[in-house]
Amino acid sequence: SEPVSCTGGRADMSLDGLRRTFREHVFYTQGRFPSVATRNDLYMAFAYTVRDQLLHRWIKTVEQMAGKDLKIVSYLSAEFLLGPHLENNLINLGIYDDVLGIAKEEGFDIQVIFDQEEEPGLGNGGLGRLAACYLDSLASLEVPAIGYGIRYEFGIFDQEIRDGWQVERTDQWLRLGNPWELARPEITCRVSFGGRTEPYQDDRGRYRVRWIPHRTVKGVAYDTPILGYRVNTCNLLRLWKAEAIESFEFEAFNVGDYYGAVDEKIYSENITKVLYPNDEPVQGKQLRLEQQYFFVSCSLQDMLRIYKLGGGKLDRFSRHFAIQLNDTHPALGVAELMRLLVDEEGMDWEPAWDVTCKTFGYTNHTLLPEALEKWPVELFAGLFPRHMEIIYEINRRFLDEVRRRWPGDEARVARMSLIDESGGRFVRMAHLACVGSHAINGVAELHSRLLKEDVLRDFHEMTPEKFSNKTNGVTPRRFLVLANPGLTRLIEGKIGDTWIRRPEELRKLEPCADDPAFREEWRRVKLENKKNLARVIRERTGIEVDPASMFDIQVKRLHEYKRQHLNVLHIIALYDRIKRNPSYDLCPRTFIFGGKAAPGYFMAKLIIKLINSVGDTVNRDPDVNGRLKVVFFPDLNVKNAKFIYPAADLSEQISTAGKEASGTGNMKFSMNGALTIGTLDGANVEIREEVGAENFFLFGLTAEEVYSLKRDGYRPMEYFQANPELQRVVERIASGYFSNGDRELFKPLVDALMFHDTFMLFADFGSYADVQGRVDEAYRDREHWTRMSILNSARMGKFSSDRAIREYCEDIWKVKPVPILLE
Ligand code: 8GP
Repeated sequence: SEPVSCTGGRADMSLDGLRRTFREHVFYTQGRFPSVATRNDLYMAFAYTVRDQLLHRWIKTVEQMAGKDLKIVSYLSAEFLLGPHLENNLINLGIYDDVLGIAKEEGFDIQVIFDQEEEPGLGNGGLGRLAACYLDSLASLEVPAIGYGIRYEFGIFDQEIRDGWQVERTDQWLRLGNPWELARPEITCRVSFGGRTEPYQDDRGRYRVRWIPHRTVKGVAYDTPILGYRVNTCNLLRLWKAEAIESFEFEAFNVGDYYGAVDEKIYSENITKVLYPNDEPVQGKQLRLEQQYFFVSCSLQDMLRIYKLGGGKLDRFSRHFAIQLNDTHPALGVAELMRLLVDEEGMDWEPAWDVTCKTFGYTNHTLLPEALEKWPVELFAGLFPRHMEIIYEINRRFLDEVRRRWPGDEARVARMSLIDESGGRFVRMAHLACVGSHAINGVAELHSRLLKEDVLRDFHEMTPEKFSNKTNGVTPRRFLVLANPGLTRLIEGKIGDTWIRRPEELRKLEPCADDPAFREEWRRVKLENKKNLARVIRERTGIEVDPASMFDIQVKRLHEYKRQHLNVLHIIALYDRIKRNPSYDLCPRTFIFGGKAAPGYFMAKLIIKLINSVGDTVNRDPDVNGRLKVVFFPDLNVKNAKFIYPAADLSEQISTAGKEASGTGNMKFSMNGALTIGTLDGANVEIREEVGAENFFLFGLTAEEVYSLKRDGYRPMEYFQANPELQRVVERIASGYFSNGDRELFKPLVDALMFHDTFMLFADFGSYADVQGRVDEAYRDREHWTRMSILNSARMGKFSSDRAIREYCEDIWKVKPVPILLE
């Protein structure tokens, strides 16, 4: 067919065109004239102006892909932590300055407009943000891709700090409308739950099974265009919302039962109401399992629908779709694709299984054994009677194979089974994902190695060829160009802007580290960024911080393994030194924390309280005299993070070795010129390799040492008794020094450390405090520090999500870019 013409009109990206489109949207979309337009009207009009540009490219993308023999990546993720769209799209379109100009002409401050955008917080942290970075890179590399997920009505809660405690508030991101999405009421899927199964013979006399479900809901597609950086590829993020099926249809179920019908509606809509705010799996919650199945089933039905439009034969499905499972949340997809192919499409088991395994890849994101998802068989079979049968059949065939390879090794069979029977019966989602995928990967070198040696050892022994590493990356567009315009300009002045697409070219900056004038400029930019953060901190917390002090920052989800409390122990040690010796020579430091705690994670919330309590005491103590400040930055999200990464001097990456799969905040900091103090954990190992050991502050036990110490019986008390400073620190907390004499408040924390110390803070405390001493010294030599800072940025190219996505494309997905032309 003829290419669709959408040139001129709203596709006009000239200054005049943009201005005209903007004014039209104020009028015809928002229904306002300029003098009464609210801030939100202006934001919406800008957003629609930009969206018009995206839609133009989106249509071109779809048009030029249709009918081509290409392969599409389908990224299945329960979370996408996108962050605000407007600024990012302006950068990717290359019209940032134009829009700034228009705003000025029309007489308003564009920052106020940017600030109006509510970010879609549809994720908890690392895993969800990684999915968003990968969407950016897929589009920027011109790879055809669809992100599939859930349109949560309420995303991650907003965090407030009251009296030092975290208080959760509902996130109302859709309250004023979402200009970035298009509702597709005509793209719907039916998803069923419960009921029973029944055997029958099909017209060819074959044994078949039919599922007679108990209830059915409808999934409606909501599409968000995802534009690449300075390319015309505009991919699709398709999020599913649950609704009740049409009312006339449920009369069949509830004859004349109006109230029953309304209940049904509420019940159905509940499925996509709210994101579970945990960064570990929610064990045993039916609604969570329903969410997973709901979005996976909708997405697979949608892919099959799209595939059939092209007239493809089902046994060739895997040549046209590569599906990536972002952790095990979508792992049910393995059983669902089998059900769709066998029960709905009438394929035989073996070819269907072949298609399934060739289609799926699985990324693991955690080493914590307690974080491996498993579902009680009873719950699972109740909701998905047919999938349970399919999983048993997958398992039967799989365990036969295990027994053939390792005759008589029943212990191995029990370990590898898809069903955990070691006390209660559970479906092991990671095992389902491993068996049903042709590729399995970890997210950093160390993590991938530990997966092979430990968590997924048996699977690695059986199919080593499935395993690989794909070290995480982050998008330099959002985390450098957008977050740090000052540094971007400075870098561009030296090496141009090609590094934004090819960050390896940042290496060209290395010689500038030896240029005193450049170092001076580098420091000036950092200072501006710190002033900016200081202003935001003042606005949000009332605390005054000194931009001349060292900004030492730890922002990430609150978790004991991430050891924010190790950082606090060190702060108390410094405070204790000042109290014992008022003239103690300390380079002034501002400690900044940020991050949310799962609402039910008592210890994490108590750590937030401790940070704030220590802050209250230290910040007010005249003896400290400006040498120490402690701030808890409330409500860390993508929007706020942009003030934080560019302002850091020191990045805290201090997890117990062997616990953090990769980390991605570590990359965002270092890209922005912060030096890292960290353990040999996750991607820290590779960051240190890239930037050079001399530009990285390493401390602590290695993963191997952590394992052997645990194996031989770790006794925290021994470390405690050997370190008088540690004793004084713990004593200050235990005595109620930071809690108005209340000795009970922090007792759970103190006891956990003294008697268990699962994450080995005491074992690492000495080494951490020593290396912090070296940080203090290094910061005094500002020229040398700046050198190290420049080298950190210059050597971070590897950690661009573009590199990561290229590896996935080549090794796992076997997909190629498809350049899109505008005309
Ligand atoms: C995180 C890992 O903890 C982090 O090390 C890694 O960088 C990140 O994934 C991206 O690979 N894992 C999660 O965020 C996670 O498991 N979240 C669950 C709540 C879904």
